Amino acid sequence: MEHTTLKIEGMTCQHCVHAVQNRLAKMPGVKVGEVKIGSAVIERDPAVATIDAIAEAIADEGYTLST
Ligand SMILES: [Cu+2]
Repeated sequence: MEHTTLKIEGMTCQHCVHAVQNRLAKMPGVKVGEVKIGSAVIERDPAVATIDAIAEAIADEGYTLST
């Protein structure tokens, strides 16, 4: 598992925090840590949960993964 801090644009409130948290929690190979407005700390299996897949999931919820 790889420790990864995601920077996420478009999050403004606790609703956003929960949306991101729930979406990431559904992803195979992802263990969700602390999620705050603008960022999420996760542990991920890089072979299963690629950054591209995570970016797509975040985009599904209406937010943008920034690098
Ligand atoms: Cu919100």
